[in-house]
Amino acid sequence: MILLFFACAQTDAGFDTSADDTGATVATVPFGAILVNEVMFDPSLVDGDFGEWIELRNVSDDAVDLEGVILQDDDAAGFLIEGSLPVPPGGMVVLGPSADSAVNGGIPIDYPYSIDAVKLGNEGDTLTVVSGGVTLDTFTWDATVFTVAEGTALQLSPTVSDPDDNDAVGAWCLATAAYGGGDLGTPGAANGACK
Ligand SMILES: [Ca+2]
Ligand SMILES: [Ca+2]
Ligand SMILES: [Ca+2]
Repeated sequence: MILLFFACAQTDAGFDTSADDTGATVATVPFGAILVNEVMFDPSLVDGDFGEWIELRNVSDDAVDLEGVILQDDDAAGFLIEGSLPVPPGGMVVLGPSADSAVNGGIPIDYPYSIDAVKLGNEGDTLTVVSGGVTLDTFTWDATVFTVAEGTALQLSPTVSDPDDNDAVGAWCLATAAYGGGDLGTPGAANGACK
C-alpha cells in the first residue's frame, strides 16, 4: 500500500511534485506564464558539460515561483527544481549544469542542475517545461532546419511571448551580443531583436 501511495503521488516523469521539503504544497505555474526564451546548447569557449544554459522568461504580469517545475530534454531523466526560484513579471532565470562562472563561460546561473539530467543536443533536441503535470512549453530545435552556430545561443525574438508561437523556426535567431568570455548570448538579460 505504501508503494502504491508513492506511485500515485508522482508524475509520469517520476518526480514527486506534490510538496516541497517542508511538506507545504507547491504552487503550480499557469500555462502561458513561462517559456523557453534562449538556449545555449553548444558553447565554444568551455565544454558543454559546464557551459550549456537555458533561459526561461516569465511572460505574464504576475510573479511566479518555479519550485516544483520539471525540465527535460528528449533523452534523459530531467530534473525537478527544488527550492524557491522566483521569476518576476517579465523577468528571466538562467539554469545550467555549473554555477561556477570560472568554468561555465562566465555566466551567472540562477539554478544549477546535473548534466546527466539534461544534456542539450548540438544537432537538435527537445526541451520540455512541466508544472503540476501541465506542459508549459516545449521547444524543439533541429540543426537541419534552424540556423545554428557553435558558441552562439539560439534566442527567441523579443516580440514572441506565447509558448505555442515559439515553436516556429522563424521565431528564433542567433544571438549577437557577447557574454562572459566571448560566446554569444544574453543569459539573464533581454534578447536582441531578430532581423
Ligand atoms: Ca551540447
Ligand atoms: Ca513551444
Ligand atoms: Ca536572453
